[in-house]
Amino acid sequence: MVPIILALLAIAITVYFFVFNKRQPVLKKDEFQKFPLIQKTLLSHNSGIYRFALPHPDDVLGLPIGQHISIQAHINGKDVVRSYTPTSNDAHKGYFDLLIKSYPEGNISKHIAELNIGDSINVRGPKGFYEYVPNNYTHIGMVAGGTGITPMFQIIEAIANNPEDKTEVQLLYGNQTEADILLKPELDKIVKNHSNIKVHYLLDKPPVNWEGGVGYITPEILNEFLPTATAKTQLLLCGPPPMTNSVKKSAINLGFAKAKPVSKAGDQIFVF
Ligand SMILES: Cc1cc2nc3c(=O)[nH]c(=O)nc-3n(C[C@H](O)[C@H](O)[C@H](O)COP(=O)(O)OP(=O)(O)OC[C@H]3O[C@@H](n4cnc5c(N)ncnc54)[C@H](O)[C@@H]3O)c2cc1C
Ligand SMILES: *[C@@H]1O[C@H](CO)[C@@H](O)[C@H](O)[C@H]1NC(C)=O
Ligand SMILES: *[C@@H]1O[C@H](CO)[C@@H](O)[C@H](O)[C@H]1NC(C)=O
Ligand SMILES: CC(=O)N[C@H]1CO[C@H](CO)[C@@H](O)[C@@H]1O
Ligand SMILES: CC(=O)N[C@H]1CO[C@H](CO)[C@@H](O)[C@@H]1O
Repeated sequence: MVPIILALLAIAITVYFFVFNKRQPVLKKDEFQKFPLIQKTLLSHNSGIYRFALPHPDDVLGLPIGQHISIQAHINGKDVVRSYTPTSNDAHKGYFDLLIKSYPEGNISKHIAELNIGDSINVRGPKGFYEYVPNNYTHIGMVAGGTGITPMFQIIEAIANNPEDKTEVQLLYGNQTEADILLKPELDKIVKNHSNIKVHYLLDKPPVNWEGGVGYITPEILNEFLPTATAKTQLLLCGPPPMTNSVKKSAINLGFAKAKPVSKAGDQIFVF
């Protein structure tokens, strides 16, 4: 009798947890849902981190590492949709963060910069072909420019938070000025604590006593910093097209497989 009661109790507890505590991923692929802005943190004159609430404090967005969402708004009589990569991942519950650079002439980025706390955005996803699998590659080289840091940061944070993940990461991150470097304190903190993650910053206009690199990402810099191309090395690119196109070309000379016009999961060179 006692074993049966215990078994019934176990089933009841399991059902309780599934029905009342297990939250489903919130994101829907083919339906725009509204999420309210709950916090705005300005990072520079033209960029900030925007935090949006999920319906319940235990909810997760449900975004695979390395993928992005679509944001839609009705602007000047037209439906405009743009892509954004949250800097938070599903280890964060109850909200998601977007790091957005606003362009004065930009449709969605300007729309978001003008939101007040409590205003909502329309979000759909996940989108994208990249799939991050821990330890699938021994080395990942990353080249980012400006807001192109967002997918890289998402992957770096996932590696840093997973003690089982031994992937060696080398990030080359180019910007115009020191003030333009997004997420620098967060990146520096991760680098300090994780010997497998390295970052080399490059600036067009460096301040005095700048210890990082200067100028564009050249073939020489790629040769010096990127991991050696082997079957277990991947190269991720995100930034202005002139930057990603020139890195794609140089990488072939370093032994990486030629990048496809549109990147697919498992490509050795993946452009976000
Ligand atoms: C997969 C993916 C992920 C992305 N993730 C992010 C992210 O996390 N954060 C983020 O801020 N952006 C991200 N972007 C870029 C974003 O999707 C928009 O392109 C950007 O916010 C501009 O959109 P907009 O509607 O404001 O401007 P638009 O209406 O598209 O453009 C208006 C004006 O802005 C200028 N402009 C637009 N984009 C750029 C640019 N990249 N560089 C210089 N000038 C530009 C145009 O020349 C034009 O004058 C991502 C893009 C992709 C494809
Ligand atoms: C984006 O904004 C510009 C002007 O700022 C406008 O010319 C353009 O048509 C807009 N794009 C869309 C898709 O509405
Ligand atoms: C894992 O790596 C192999 C190459 O070693 C590649 O063929 C495969 O597509 C990769 N998988 C993912 C999910 O990246
Ligand atoms: C040195 C370098 O790579 N500078 C880049 C800084 O970021 C801007 C915006 O993405 C790029 O256009 C520059 O090339
Ligand atoms: C790998 C490593 O150095 N991990 C350390 C990161 O920092 C925390 C405390 O902030 C330590 O507990 C870890 O050992």
